[in-house]
Amino acid sequence: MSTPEASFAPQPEHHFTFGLWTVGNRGRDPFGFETRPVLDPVRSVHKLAELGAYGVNFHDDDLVPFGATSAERDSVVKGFRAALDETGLRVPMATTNLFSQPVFKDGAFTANDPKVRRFAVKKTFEAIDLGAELGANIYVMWGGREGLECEAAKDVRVALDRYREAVDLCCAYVRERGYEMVFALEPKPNEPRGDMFLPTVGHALAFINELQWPDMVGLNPEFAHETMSGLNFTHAVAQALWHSKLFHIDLNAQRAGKYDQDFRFGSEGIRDAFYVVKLLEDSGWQGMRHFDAHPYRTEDEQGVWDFVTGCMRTYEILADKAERFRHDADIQEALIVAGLGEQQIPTSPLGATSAGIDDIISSSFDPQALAERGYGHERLDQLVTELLLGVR
Ligand code: GLT
Ligand code: MN
Ligand code: MN
Repeated sequence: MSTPEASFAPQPEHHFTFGLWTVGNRGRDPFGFETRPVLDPVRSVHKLAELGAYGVNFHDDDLVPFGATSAERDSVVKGFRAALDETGLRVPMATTNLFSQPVFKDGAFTANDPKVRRFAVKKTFEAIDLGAELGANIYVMWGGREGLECEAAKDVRVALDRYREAVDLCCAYVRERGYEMVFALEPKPNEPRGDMFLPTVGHALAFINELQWPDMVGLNPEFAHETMSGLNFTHAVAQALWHSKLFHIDLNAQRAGKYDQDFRFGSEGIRDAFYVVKLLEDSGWQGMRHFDAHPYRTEDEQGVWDFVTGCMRTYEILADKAERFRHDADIQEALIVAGLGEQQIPTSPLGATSAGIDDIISSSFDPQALAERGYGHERLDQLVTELLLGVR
């Protein structure tokens, strides 16, 4: 992203996207009913385009109500496509709802009942067609009901066999249909299940190695989900990038130790939000900056649009901070003291070879002298804090 204008006005070329389920979230929670009326997807498309977003994503059921006839489906898709054509808004990602309907209460791809699993795979095939029809080339797989409360009821190793089977089937389907589409697994540790399978980015990365077409499958890490696990989201994204497995990203906000809050990006954990933006910008991330968050339950429709603008503006402002970080002379000097440049020097210039081993063995070291070095982290961290607080 180039340096944002002083106004931090979101632009389509910044690739900000929202799910229909995010702006359309009606504020229901486990203790209270909906506080907002249904939002027509066509209206969401118009408003998102007006506010500067690049795209909109959806679950099959967000767009075409569960159980709709094919005539109803075609009519909904026609209206939605007309709104996309009118506004220029894109559909970069699509997904399947495999968690709301009671049929999935024991799981979808990992349900014990093979008929439920086969139904879940068929529903996904149809949702892949819908996504492809509207231009999506990333398909997110969030296993909302893949997990358990009663530990005795499932063998986790067999559940992973079934999970793999379903992902392989979906890859086979995309290949057979000739779609330009890849899959992005979205980990989450718990909620709605007591414990969920593929709970973290690390688990999902390892799982991909066991698939039939590992190149077709990557990650969709979510800020809230890694934070729920007490993990550092920036590190999760960095490792996904390192493996060339960052296919998509869900940005939102979350405090550790709480339920999945899905708050407006940057509303909690501003320091972590900064480092993740900095990472995406430094790495030249070309993909989407997707916000998977919900407006507070207190909001009316105007609050929903304030929430949309807030997510994008905070990203823009943090991208600007990352740019300032790169040009701040004191910070750059502190980075030298911290040894950021030295980090680039290989430990063994001769590689993991016999010569490399001999080179290390024949070197002499003075551990005491090495231990005397100060790394200046207190100064560096304070400089970044002051940058974020807006006083430099
Ligand atoms: C649901 C979930 C999100 C996922 C969505 C995609 S559905 O809103 O809470 O984290 O990204 O399936
Ligand atoms: Mn979430
Ligand atoms: Mn998500």
